[in-house]
Amino acid sequence: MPNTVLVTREPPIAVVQLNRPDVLNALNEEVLGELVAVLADLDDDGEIRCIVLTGNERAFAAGADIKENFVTATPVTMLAQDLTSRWEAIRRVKKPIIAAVSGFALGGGCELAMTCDIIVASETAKFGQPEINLGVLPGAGGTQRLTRAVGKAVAMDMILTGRMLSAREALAAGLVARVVAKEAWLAEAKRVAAEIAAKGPIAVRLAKEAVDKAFEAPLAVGIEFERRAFYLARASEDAGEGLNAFVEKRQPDFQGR
Ligand code: CO8
Repeated sequence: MPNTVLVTREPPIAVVQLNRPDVLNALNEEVLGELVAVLADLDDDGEIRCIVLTGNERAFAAGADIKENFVTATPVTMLAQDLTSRWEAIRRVKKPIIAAVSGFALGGGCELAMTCDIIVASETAKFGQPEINLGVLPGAGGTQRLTRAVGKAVAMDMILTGRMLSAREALAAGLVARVVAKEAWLAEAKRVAAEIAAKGPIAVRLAKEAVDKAFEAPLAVGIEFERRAFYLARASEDAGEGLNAFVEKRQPDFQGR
């Protein structure tokens, strides 16, 4: 049983909650290891179609665990921890992950939220890459993902000054998809997850991969990927069901085939 991560299965969705409230869900080796394992299990779980990743009201995650990870870290211990492969494992989850953010999403916490597919934020959320205040810089994709999400001007401002964005600023900058009242952050994320879970899983998976390609490949390569993904989705039973349901004026029942 994981210790630092709580999992609630509510098929077709699952909620994964970071659970180190005393340290604002700071990310140590244990929580990252358990998170990767739990996400891999849910990715293989045939009843789950969409995952919500959250923290608590006060913090999504306040970054890497400064006291545990960084104070005594050397390049050799950091190499041995192999954090990059953990982050890669999260990025490779095939099912959509919605980050439900209330309170702080800082440093590695902001990077974790950005590794998810959609960020739903409480109006209390605060996003930042404050590593510069510690004499370091983002080390889990922040300089790249934040810049792609919000553009150079805002990314430079956040990363060089360490200033936090409010939820509204993050929405305007394109970092988050939705901002909701503080009581509703988790409910709204679950509602969005349920909405996605009702779509055809094959189309959802391919669409997620295709959007990610826009961050990783030149335009022509991304367009080519999209074209093939489109043909593949069209060949699925779910596409037949979706098209027939439209013609027959009924709700489709997608089976993931
Ligand atoms: N690591 C360890 N402990 C933390 C962290 C953290 N990142 N953040 C907060 N805590 C602890 C505090 O030490 C405190 O513990 P204690 O009660 O024992 O003193 C407890 O959580 C509550 O925090 P505060 O009392 O500080 O709460 P405040 O409301 O006064 O302040 C802040 C909240 C502003 C969020 C403040 O805690 C803060 O600045 N935290 C650090 C934020 C930060 O710098 N994050 C970046 C870390 S570096 C990083 O993420 C690099 C990522 C690179 C790779 C990722 C690998 C995982």
